[in-house]
Amino acid sequence: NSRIAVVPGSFDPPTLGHLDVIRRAAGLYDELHVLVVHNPGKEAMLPIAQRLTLLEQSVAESGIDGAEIVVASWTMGLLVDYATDVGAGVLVKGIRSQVDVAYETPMAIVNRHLAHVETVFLLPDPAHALVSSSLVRQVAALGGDVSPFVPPAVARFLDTGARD
Ligand code: COD
Repeated sequence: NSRIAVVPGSFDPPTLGHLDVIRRAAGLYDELHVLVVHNPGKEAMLPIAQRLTLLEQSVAESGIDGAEIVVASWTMGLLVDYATDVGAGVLVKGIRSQVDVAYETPMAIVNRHLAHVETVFLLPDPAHALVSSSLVRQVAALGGDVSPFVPPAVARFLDTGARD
């Protein structure tokens, strides 16, 4: 009976904070589905296909082990429908602050009601706790160096201006 979890996010772009959550979750589950989900509340910088490529490269380069890792995207409906389809009973989310708790709590309760899917919250490494995709988007838009905040694959992509 393998333990399967989904690690959902916008990943626009993937950051070292995301990688930290993925690495921690890989120590707890046998199979992880790192899932790029469109968040209608946020204006996107990168198309979903580009986020998928960057996540795949970042996970491969980071040498995370412990779990089989699947990178996928989901734009067609409820997140818990994907979880149920792949046999995952758990969503893993990272909690940086009370703002994250306030945002995630109602979703976790709704998801449990909808599909009996539990949400597990992991606390980040303090070294990465202040990193967010929105911060990285701002620094990149203003021409700053994002390499302290993102995996090497993402830094290379943003540096070469390939997004323009
Ligand atoms: N340290 C630790 N964790 C972090 C860090 C960090 N530095 N940065 C980000 N994280 C965590 C976030 O807390 C989150 O858990 C995850 O990583 C992804 O973060 P983002 O910013 O890429 O993604 P979000 O916050 O935009 O989440 C998008 C989701 C689509 C996952 C979310 O909106 C969601 O769960 N939607 C549910 C859609 C649905 O089915 N709705 C109906 C029922 S609620």
